[in-house]
Amino acid sequence: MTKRLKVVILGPFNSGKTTFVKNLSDVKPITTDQPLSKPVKNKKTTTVAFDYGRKRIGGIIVHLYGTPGEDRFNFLREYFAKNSDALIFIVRDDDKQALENTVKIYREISKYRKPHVIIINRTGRGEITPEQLRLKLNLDNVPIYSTSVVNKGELESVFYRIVDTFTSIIR
Ligand SMILES: Nc1nc2c(ncn2[C@@H]2O[C@H](COP(=O)(O)OP(=O)(O)OP(=O)(O)O)[C@@H](O)[C@H]2O)c(=O)[nH]1
Ligand SMILES: [Mg+2]
Repeated sequence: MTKRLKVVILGPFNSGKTTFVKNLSDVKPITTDQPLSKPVKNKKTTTVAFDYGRKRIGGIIVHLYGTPGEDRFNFLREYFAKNSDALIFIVRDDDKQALENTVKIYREISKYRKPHVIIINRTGRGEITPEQLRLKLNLDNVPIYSTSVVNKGELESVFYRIVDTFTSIIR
């Protein structure tokens, strides 16, 4: 029988959530990006509702829901996290300024006690290490993975390992 797994992707503004969903989905992803009023380098749009993608792994269909990173959408993040099976937090390794927001979102969502992992989105300009993140978020044995979300091959293999972790916890 086919199993379903609802995975919600969380993280601060510009961490790579939409790119993650787009680059993993087997079906044409649904995105809700709209122009930023103040575009930043290489970033002209932001998610205003949610991204949707789907990935089959053997007998499991993983539904992927990417959330918005902007502060004003915290109620949407809460809704999705609460109704998920598991969570993936994405943090860019070159964005130290986003760390405080990462902590805020991580704390916001922790109350739902969902199985979760962290992905460090490697950019090649990175400074943030897994050890720093573990300290910052006060993580004990939460797995931290490292990949570039624009490298589809690497992303897929990391995602398979993550889904393995989730399925062993959940069912
Ligand atoms: N080098 C490279 N950068 C990319 C590519 N695709 C996306 N990016 C960059 O990766 C960053 C993350 O973009 P998103 O995936 O939209 O980030 P997000 O977490 O969904 O952002 P919000 O929804 O605004 O919170 C942006 O700066 C993009 O320009 C790519 O194919 N190559
Ligand atoms: Mg997005």
